[in-house]
Amino acid sequence: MAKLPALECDDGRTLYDSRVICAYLDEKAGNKLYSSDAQRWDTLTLEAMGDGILDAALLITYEARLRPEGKRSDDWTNAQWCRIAGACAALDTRWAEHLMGPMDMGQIGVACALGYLDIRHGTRGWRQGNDALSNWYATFKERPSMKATEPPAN
Ligand SMILES: N[C@@H](CCC(=O)N[C@@H](CS)C(=O)NCC(=O)O)C(=O)O
Repeated sequence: MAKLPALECDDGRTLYDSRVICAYLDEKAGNKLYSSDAQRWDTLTLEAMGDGILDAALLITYEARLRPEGKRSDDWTNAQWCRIAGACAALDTRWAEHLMGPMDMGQIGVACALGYLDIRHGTRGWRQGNDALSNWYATFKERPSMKATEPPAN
């Protein structure tokens, strides 16, 4: 697929797509981040939302960086941002309780997506009108694991 990330396993297999890799690593670590009850579907949906935010944000990045200037579309870029803004609004309201609950892979996926928004699209202001989400992320990003894996800004 010519995409990152990919994980080369000890047995020679290569796994790709973040969600596949996360599920694999979680199983190796004792199945802690996806519950086995009904909550599981919320965790997976939240994880998909983080992934969706990242996909849309990446498309905006590519449009600005890779497409020749005269061929770029503001409408198309704005449509991608609308997806992100809609997801952030849903996270701020309907998902706030889940985000504040026990740690799961959905929370990690969302936090990674918000971190990417800060690095690449900080001026668009995803925090505006999303106080609960903003406060949650401010605490989450201070976790040692988040600090240890923070990508350098460039
Ligand atoms: N949903 C996929 C997205 C993977 C993805 O788009 N990765 C980007 C880098 S962050 C990539 O490899 N882009 C190269 C390309 O699209 O040509 C995942 O989470 O693994």
